[in-house]
Amino acid sequence: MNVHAPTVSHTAHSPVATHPSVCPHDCPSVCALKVDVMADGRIGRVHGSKDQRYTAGVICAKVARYAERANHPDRLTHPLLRTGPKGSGQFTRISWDEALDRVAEGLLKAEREHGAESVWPYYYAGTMGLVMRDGINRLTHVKRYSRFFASICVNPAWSGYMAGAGQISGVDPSEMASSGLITLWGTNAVSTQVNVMTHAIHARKKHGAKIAVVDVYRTPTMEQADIPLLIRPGTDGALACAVMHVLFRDGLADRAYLERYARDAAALEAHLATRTPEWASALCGLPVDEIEAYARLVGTTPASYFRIGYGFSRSRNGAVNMHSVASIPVVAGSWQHLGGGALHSMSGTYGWRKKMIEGLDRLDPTVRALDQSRIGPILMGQADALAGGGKVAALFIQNTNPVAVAPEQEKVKRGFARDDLFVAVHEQFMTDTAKMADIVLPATMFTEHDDIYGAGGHPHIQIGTKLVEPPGECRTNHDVICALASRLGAEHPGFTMTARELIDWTLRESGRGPVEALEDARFMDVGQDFRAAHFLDGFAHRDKRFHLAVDWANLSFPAPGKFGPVADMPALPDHWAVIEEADAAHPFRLVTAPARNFLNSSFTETPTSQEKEGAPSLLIHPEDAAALGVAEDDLVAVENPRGRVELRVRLFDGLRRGVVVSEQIQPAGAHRGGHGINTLTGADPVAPVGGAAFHDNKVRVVKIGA
Ligand SMILES: Nc1nc2c(c(=O)[nH]1)N[C@H]1C(S)=C(S)[C@@H](COP(=O)(O)OP(=O)(O)OC[C@H]3O[C@@H](n4cnc5c(=O)[nH]c(N)nc54)[C@H](O)[C@@H]3O)O[C@H]1N2
Ligand SMILES: Nc1nc2c(c(=O)[nH]1)N[C@H]1C(S)=C(S)[C@@H](COP(=O)(O)OP(=O)(O)OC[C@H]3O[C@@H](n4cnc5c(=O)[nH]c(N)nc54)[C@H](O)[C@@H]3O)O[C@H]1N2
Ligand code: SF4
Ligand SMILES: [Mo]
Repeated sequence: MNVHAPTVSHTAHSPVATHPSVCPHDCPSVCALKVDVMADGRIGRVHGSKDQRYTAGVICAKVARYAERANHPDRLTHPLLRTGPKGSGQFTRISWDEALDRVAEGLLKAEREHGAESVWPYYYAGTMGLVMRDGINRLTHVKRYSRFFASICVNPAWSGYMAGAGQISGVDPSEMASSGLITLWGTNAVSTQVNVMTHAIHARKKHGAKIAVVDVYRTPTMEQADIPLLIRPGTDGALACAVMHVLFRDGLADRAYLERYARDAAALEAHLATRTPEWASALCGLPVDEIEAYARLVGTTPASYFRIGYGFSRSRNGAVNMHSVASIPVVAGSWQHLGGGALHSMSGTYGWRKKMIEGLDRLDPTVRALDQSRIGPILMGQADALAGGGKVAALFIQNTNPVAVAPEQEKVKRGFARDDLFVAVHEQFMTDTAKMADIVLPATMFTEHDDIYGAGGHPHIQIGTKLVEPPGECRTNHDVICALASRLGAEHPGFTMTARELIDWTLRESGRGPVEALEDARFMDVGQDFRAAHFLDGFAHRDKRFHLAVDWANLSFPAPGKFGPVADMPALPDHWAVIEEADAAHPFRLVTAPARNFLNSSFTETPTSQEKEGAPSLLIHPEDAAALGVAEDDLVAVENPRGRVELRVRLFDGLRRGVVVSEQIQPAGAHRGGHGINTLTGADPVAPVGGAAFHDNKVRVVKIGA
């Protein structure tokens, strides 16, 4: 237990102490926290730390009231054995020894009968702590289980950005203090990474920086914008091309910069000749004059900063759209200026050495890797999803809730219901996934274990140490992996180390150690210098140039192959017409955006978040609603070839006609009819390196009644 420099209080009804910590959730902000610990040994209020410059004392409401989640009466506190049919929710309490023996036997049986590759350890980002998130890979590699191809979140975005810049890095968000124009492209930062707004709005107050927001509905972020750019889903490539067309046409492209820093600028200029604002307007729905005005502002504001999000990449043309948008600050030459350039994510700059955490010394690339996003088709035995191997017979799951969050939910559910599939789930709550398990194991939360964190949205390494005892018999991911390893005959030095020792090893090997230094400082600013962050000595490709034309089929990206219609991808920025367009039978385009009070499927269990979000709903334009004869609060069925979901109508005029939005990932059971939102999303891989097109769905909306 780390009790480093707590702030001690002596007042009754107030915390006994306040400790530093880090938000573990999958959010680019990775806030530095101060956590109140109460007299009963549980956590109380959570505050944003003022010490760390990016957090600057601000955190989101859902984490401020984390006590509701950590001290929740429904938290899993004991291992459970399923006693009823799969999914029945009938379980009985068992001891840890029995639970671990049963999990080990489930995995060993699969290995005996179908080979090691029939076991698939499956995880994601419930906690972003390196030890607790990634340690499961050590077990995978040592046991030669099927490897995990993590594609669900970043692949369309990162492949598009990498294709241009060669690396996932960019300009420190603190430079917004010097920006003249801040474009928030495809991120609903008010909901998904509140600190972006702190810095953007500060820049506006301080020196009148303009804020532009590109989204497909009037989000709370767009409500704050000086320049709202409301487009149709999946048309960002068109808008980006028109912006660059204007830059070239009006002499606002920085030709000297392009000459020095980019490849294929002449080809781009020629190609863009036909990508006029009129052409783009017809595709994206934005009036021509709005495109012209925004493009001129980009071209005449040297310190133009693009904070590029993930949302607009969750379409079948997402990688092309990301590359197109990332090309704008290159054509404008924005990168050269303080407060100019772009940030999508800092993830490429940490240089983590994760050999000990992940057992990378034991990774055999010939062992098959299965695509996380395709868990439905995989469990259903679809040959094209099995990477040339046999069926998956056992799943060991930590840190993720695929039955709720993965696309093609009907297939996922049917797969999990297979009688010949063994499933163990290590969780904090009885999620939709845990409900389908044979064995459920109770997991700790971030204030109950030690871990280290990088961040996507700012350049800090931070440490969060154990502050309180976990409730009941909760165990950490690391402890469970190590206990399983010994039962499975898996040997690796990482299984004999404590979490703190793994942290120390990783920090030292990554050139950031030792752990004591980080514990003393709490966080370490690892930002690049100005020249490196702005790529002033060249972009990260071998030729040091930003690639305006992309050879997608040969893009270098860590993935077990290329997926989706890669051969059809346009080399130059463009509108790639591969999205799931509306048709006569499915006249609407559905976007499944994140909810402000949930984080993916997390926080759907807390009463305040439930109350603030309400029943799963559908935002629909009042004129579209009128045409369908539906009114506020009516129940509608939203249908497409993948399935049917029932939602409550919310009339909302901040949408283009023909676009509907459901903000959520609520449990299936929160929907009348029992089908969750991902029933409607597709598991076909996004080109070129997989991922799910969560915001790219054609649907029809059918009135059910009031
Ligand atoms: N409150 C909350 N915070 C979260 C999450 C959450 O679920 N809830 N999720 C976390 C995770 S895992 C991630 S990866 C990040 C993601 O955070 P963001 O980068 O913000 O990305 P998304 O959440 O996918 O979507 C953001 C916005 O993209 C818009 N969008 C959808 N399609 C398009 C399009 O075609 N074009 C444009 N321009 N916009 C489009 C959506 O309407 C939405 O407003 O947020 C994290 N933070
Ligand atoms: N329709 C739709 N679907 C989406 C998205 C969307 O925008 N729309 N977004 C997608 C994106 S970007 C992402 S990243 C995925 C995210 O999908 P997930 O990674 O599944 O995210 P969460 O729903 O937060 O689930 C994390 C789970 O981990 C558990 N957990 C947290 N900490 C720990 C721990 O220390 N140990 C263990 N054992 N468990 C822990 C939590 O209780 C929670 O149930 O969802 C994707 N799904
Ligand atoms: S804004 Fe993101 S990182 Fe910060 S506390 Fe909320 S969820 Fe955590
Ligand atoms: Mo994500």
